[in-house]
Amino acid sequence: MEKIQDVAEKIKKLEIQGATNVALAGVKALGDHAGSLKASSVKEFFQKIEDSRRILEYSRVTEPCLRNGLKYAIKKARLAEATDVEEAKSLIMTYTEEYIELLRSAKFKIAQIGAKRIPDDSLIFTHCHSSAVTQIIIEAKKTKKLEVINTETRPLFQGRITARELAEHGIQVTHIVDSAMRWVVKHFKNKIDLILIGADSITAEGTVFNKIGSRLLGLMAHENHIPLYVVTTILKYNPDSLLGNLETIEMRPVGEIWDDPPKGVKLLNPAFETISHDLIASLITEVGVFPATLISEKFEKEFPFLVE
Ligand code: RUB
Repeated sequence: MEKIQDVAEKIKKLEIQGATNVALAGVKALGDHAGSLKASSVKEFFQKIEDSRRILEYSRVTEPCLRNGLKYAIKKARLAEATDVEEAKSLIMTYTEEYIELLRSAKFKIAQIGAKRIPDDSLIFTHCHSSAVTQIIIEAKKTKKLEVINTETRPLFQGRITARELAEHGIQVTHIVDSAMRWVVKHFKNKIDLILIGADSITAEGTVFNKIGSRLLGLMAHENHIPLYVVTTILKYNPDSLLGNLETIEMRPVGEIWDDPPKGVKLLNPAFETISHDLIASLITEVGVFPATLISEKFEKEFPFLVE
């Protein structure tokens, strides 16, 4: 259980950051833990697996890709009806690995599909750090000329991860403060070809949750007629939203903003916000480019057993 606590803590502290990395680390932790678990019966084994799941799945509340992954492995393992603990262990390890492979291959396909959407000689705007977005840009750079403008993303500066990663791949990056977003989008109105952002969660209505600031970007994209694409695996879909449950927006520790504010000053630190489907040109996913409102259909087709 120590390893599970350790990974959950790293996710909470953002030492592991971004929805895909969070899902990869959480699901891998479950698989590793299963391998070393001691239990006297299959029933006890699955009880212990459920305990680990509870610790991992809400290490960050706005991350259905992790929740879907834990459900994927546990549900498939249970359905196989193991007759002894060793078999149950190997089933959890097999299905956690299978989900990790699904995420890896999704990222590869997204990069191939998304790179085609980037015109030659283009200027791309992005916010925060999405590994899916950087993958597309790096893929497109192999055959096209492009430049990127990106935000620093306060309070934890994930935009620096993006800037560093792209610069290491020889991509010209202009880094701006978040509050310069509108000025830059307006100023480069006729030069920015597209805006690419990632996703943490997508609801049945096609509402995307992503890093705070994303809705502002969506509104500016709309105002300036610049297409905003959300780059995401369909595994970020939150099937609970179909049953009426609202996605929770994670509130981060306020010390991330200001560790010693003056007396009387209140701080508030929401991590994410919503971008409604009307502000999104399309989702770019491993199963193609399509309107955000089609997400539940696409997800249910691929993963019917995760919708309940
Ligand atoms: C990161 C963020 C990213 C999405 C998608 O927020 O909002 O855009 O998680 O990332 P945080 P990816 O830094 O708070 O985790 O495309 O890598 O899944």
